[in-house]
Amino acid sequence: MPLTVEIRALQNGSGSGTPRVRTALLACALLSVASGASAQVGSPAGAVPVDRLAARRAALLEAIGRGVVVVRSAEERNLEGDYPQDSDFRQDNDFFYLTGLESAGAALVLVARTDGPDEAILYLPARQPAKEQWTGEALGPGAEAAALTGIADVRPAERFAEDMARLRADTASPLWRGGLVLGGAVPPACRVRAVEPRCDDAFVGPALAAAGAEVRSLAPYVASQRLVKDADELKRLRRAIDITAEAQREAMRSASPGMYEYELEAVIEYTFRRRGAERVGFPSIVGSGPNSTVLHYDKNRRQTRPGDLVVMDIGAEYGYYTADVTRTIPVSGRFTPRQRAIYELVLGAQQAAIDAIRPGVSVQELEEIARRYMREHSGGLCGDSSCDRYFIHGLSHWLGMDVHDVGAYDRPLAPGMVLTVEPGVYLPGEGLGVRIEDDVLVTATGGEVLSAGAPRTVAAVEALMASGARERAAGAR
Ligand SMILES: [Mn+2]
Repeated sequence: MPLTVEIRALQNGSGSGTPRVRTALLACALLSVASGASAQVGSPAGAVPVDRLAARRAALLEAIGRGVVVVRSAEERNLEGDYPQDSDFRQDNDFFYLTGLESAGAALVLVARTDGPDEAILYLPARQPAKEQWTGEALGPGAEAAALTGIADVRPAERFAEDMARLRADTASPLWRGGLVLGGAVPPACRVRAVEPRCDDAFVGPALAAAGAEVRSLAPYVASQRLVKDADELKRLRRAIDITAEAQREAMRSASPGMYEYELEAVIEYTFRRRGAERVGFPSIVGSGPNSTVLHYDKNRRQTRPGDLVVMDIGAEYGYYTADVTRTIPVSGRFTPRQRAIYELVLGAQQAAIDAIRPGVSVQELEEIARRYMREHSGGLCGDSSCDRYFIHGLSHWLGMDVHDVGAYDRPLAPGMVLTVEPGVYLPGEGLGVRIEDDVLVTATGGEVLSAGAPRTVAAVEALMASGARERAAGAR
């Protein structure tokens, strides 16, 4: 899915802090994880390893230096009101990144000190047996939560306000001088210090009331960390991308003229779900003919016609990480000479950018490489001007828990970063749009295309579509 805004520096993720060893938190990592823990049973991705969670929290405290961090979980939605057709609870990404938990009504508190051990406290709502008979087992404060998170100190949510008041009284000057760092699913009315009187959130309200000092946003600190993926994140992301590549192959094998866009969407999302993806990372874009030129088209209502191109920009979400892979196919099974020429141009531009990926290169440089390729190879394909003029969105964005993942765009590439490479050319006058998008992991020496399982060359796409057509003719599909 393309970003429609120009890439620019969105955050400054720098934090000042004296390097210290975060022994207190790392020690918690030695706790064993309970098997079959109730809170994580529903996730095919399994629990985030405790040593990862502890390392993320330690790195965050290191960057913060001194202060009190409060990270708010997401809340359940109001089924009848807010989202009438969506009963899903989805955890806040930063809260999940630091705790691995899918609990609502929770908060994580981290205390960063320069003059003593750091602290981590997890607040969870007390269990309610009567409610659990309707909605299933919940994770309450106790040993299981401690084992899952590596946070030994787990307390009932009801104690939070009292603890905040005591924290202020105990450590008034030195601790709060580092400020309150607020993050996670903070209600809009609680985001600014000035509107504190209207903030009645059970966690954010008491934290704001207790903090006498500066309030900072946690977002840039965690964004800077999330930009470089650790081993568990890459495992989840690879799986999300594998599932999405399989969905692209299934769609290619199923496509034929006369199908509705939503039928292809159904093939795609069926594949996601049966492979354990819990939801789409973003609404599936299946745009045929004229809709292939609309960047974020997701109505998927049109009936395809012979000769149409179909842009399929899709991403499964697996274990809180989302893929983002686009393929453009000729619904009749063969590209016309004109479609093929535009397709080859976009593919060449994409490959030129992928070939340039290595540590130290910037996203802006990659975009310039792709655009230069288009300018040098457009010939007369787009009339008097270069086809680069019809490449109307950015080349790349970060990929991770969010499809347009967090992180500043002025950071040069480094190993462990994952980005999309997605040039496109859109000619609305002809109803002809082509976008090709892959997900690339930056390695020590270059880039690894994680989405290579989805056919990308003209020959590979046409061959797979032909095999699907043969299977249909034989009654096998
Ligand atoms: Mn994208």
